[in-house]
Amino acid sequence: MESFIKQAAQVVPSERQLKWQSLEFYAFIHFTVNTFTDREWGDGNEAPAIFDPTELDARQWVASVQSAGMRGLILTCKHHDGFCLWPSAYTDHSVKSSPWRQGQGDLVREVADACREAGIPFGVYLSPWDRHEKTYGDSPAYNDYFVAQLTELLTGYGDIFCVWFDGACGEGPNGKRQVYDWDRYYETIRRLQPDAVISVCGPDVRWCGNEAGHVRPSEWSVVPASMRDNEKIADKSQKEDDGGAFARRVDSRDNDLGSREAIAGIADLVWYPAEVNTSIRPGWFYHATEDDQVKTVEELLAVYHGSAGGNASFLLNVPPDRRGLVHERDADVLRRLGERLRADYGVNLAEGAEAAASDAIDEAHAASNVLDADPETYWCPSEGTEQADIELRFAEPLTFDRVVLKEHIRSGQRIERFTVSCRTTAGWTDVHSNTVVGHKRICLFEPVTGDAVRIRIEESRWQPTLAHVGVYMKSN
Ligand code: FUL
Repeated sequence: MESFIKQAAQVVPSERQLKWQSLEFYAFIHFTVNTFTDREWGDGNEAPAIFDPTELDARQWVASVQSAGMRGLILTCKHHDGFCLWPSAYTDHSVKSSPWRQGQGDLVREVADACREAGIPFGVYLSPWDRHEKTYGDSPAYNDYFVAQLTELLTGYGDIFCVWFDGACGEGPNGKRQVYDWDRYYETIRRLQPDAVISVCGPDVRWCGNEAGHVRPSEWSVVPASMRDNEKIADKSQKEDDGGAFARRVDSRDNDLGSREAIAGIADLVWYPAEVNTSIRPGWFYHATEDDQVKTVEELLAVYHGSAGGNASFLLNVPPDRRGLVHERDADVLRRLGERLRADYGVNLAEGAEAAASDAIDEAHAASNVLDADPETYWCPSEGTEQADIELRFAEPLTFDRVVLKEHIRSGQRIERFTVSCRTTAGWTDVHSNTVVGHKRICLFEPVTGDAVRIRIEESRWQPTLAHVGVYMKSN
């Protein structure tokens, strides 16, 4: 075997990446002055007086998000317009100058508290691009301002699971170009919230490359280190208000980031897993004109299967309306989506099956480890084995239309190609072939009936692992 493959097999996630990956599906909340001006990007001249949600209820947001099965929430604490949803000590351009809660409100606190109460982690989006702040463009002064705000968010609101950075960068009022001090931002986050992942323009979570919910068929978490560094260089200063559909560096949109061909000869590989971010509506912010364009349960399920079921995570934006509530239509879709997910994945038909494998390195890594939900117990064959089979035998024939596979990613990402087969009355029938597995691969196929299922690992790196194999049948 080529030695670079063995090396690639040994690139592993950090603890914070592992923790983040287990969330799988979580919410983005875009809410600010744009909600009241009906825009996607504010220009920074919005009067705080317009920010006046009359029925704002952060608990309703969290309940709605949770009803869909989302397990975390990231709030736009400051978008490109510079308006702060918390009473920052460093500017008056914030909720404290608005009529909302008579200027006494702190929306970051309300949302962080609602998340804590409901038991889901809370994350922050803080736009480096700030079209209001006068120091923007005067690089050292603005970097101080930005770090001061970051510090407020990272010290005042409990544990933060994610800091989400967009790379937008424009000219300041002084005509000078702002140079972001990313290293200082990262150092601040590591020091104040060591468990938080830094996403998109950051070293921990990679942007999938589009905002439409598309995913690569083979999403690798092990990619060249240059991918990670490129993400800092995003630039949309010359773009129009286009709802975020701007172009970032082309690399993050290339179709193959991690196959053998893509990484051949590259010595510096990193664990940099993908996140898919998209909105439940066409825009990131609420617009009444889009009330009848809320994505359907089927559309969201397709994105879920491609992302959470394709070794990426799914960040779904839900923009509250001018009342400060998740609109009834969005709430309804989210509730029905959650019902579907719970019904389709509620019962693992493979529980109680017998597992057997072509090989296991030792007793502790026997085939039966794939039957439980414990991510730390797993099956693996001997080192240097690139092909291996594992079979689950049922007590009686079952009908199913999906198989869920999970690698033991703490050990690395190994599987490159596999086929799922079912033992029917006609013998072994292949039902699904695919490439990567990683944290989670959901394999969908036409319903099939049989008394055993087999996963044939046809190509892998050094030593494949499987922590879980689940078998399911959709609810309707
Ligand atoms: C983009 C922004 O320009 C959009 O407004 C939105 O916040 C999206 C998530 O990221 O870069």
